[in-house]
Amino acid sequence: MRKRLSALASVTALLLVTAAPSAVAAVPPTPRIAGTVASGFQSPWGLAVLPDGSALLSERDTALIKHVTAAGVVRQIGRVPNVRHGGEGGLLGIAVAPTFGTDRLLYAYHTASGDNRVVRMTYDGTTLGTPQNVVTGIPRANIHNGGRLAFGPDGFLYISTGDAANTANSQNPNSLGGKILRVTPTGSPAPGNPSGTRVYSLGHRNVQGLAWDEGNRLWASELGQNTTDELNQIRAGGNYGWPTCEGSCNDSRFINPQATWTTAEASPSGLAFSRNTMWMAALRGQRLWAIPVSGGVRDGNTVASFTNQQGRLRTVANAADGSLWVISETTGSILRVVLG
Ligand SMILES: [Ca+2]
Repeated sequence: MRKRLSALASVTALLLVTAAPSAVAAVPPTPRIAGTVASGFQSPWGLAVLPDGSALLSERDTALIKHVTAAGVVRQIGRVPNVRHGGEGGLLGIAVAPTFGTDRLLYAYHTASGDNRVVRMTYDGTTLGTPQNVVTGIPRANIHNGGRLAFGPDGFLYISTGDAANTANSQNPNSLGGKILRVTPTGSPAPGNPSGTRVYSLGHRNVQGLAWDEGNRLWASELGQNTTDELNQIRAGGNYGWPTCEGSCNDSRFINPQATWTTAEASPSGLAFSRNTMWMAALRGQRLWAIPVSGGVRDGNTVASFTNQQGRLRTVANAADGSLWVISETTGSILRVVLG
């Protein structure tokens, strides 16, 4: 017994020595694909989990919204009117109001004929109501339309936009392009926004992922141009550098990303937080990135999973049972991913 304890102590000592340089850094849990929730979707983009554990999914090119149960039963509930699909535009992100239990409101971001806009409509459990405008006038183009919607822990709606192929939008405080916006449920500037407008942060190229960490801090994934994709921790009024800066740079006006990748490794879209880790869906990179975070900063190395196995990954959402639902755009599927 003493000998075994002694041997154990030696092994422990060895582990401590070899692990010392990274001993403070977290290692993310290992994700595993436990099955396919549902498939047959065309250009799936947004995913919003309902209070009962089922979800709504938006299809970019068809403008359809579909209801998906945890058991995988899919039902079409309606088509959002006035959507103009083209290139990266169409019906993009969706979000369920935190007050859904009483008001039944569903929010959607879509490309229209002259702009990108956020609308809201009721979902009574069967069909969609008539949309009402929440925010209009977000610049649109064939590319860089942003499009993610998420309600924050503060109850306000966060909207990620793109520069709409006009890089000047990102630093222009009067443009809604190249920004993260923060608004009330009816679309007014949220009280306390840094400039009293809808703008919460600026200097973005094309943000398609939003998630909050354990301390209710906002993080966002952003598509780079030719070289560098970014994961940023977002502060109110922060300037994230585009178009002067792609990735990290030495300029005190700008906030540097917490993690970067080549555009071939990532080209990120959706983002979700679980188990002290940001989970980021990669389109061109065709993988799920795990980024350990703690106290508002990255806390360890990023880890890739499922590389080139499931096609382009568009979206990640926290399912009701603690798993992640991950959308593969290529296979038109929702994968159920459990964390080891
Ligand atoms: Ca940046």
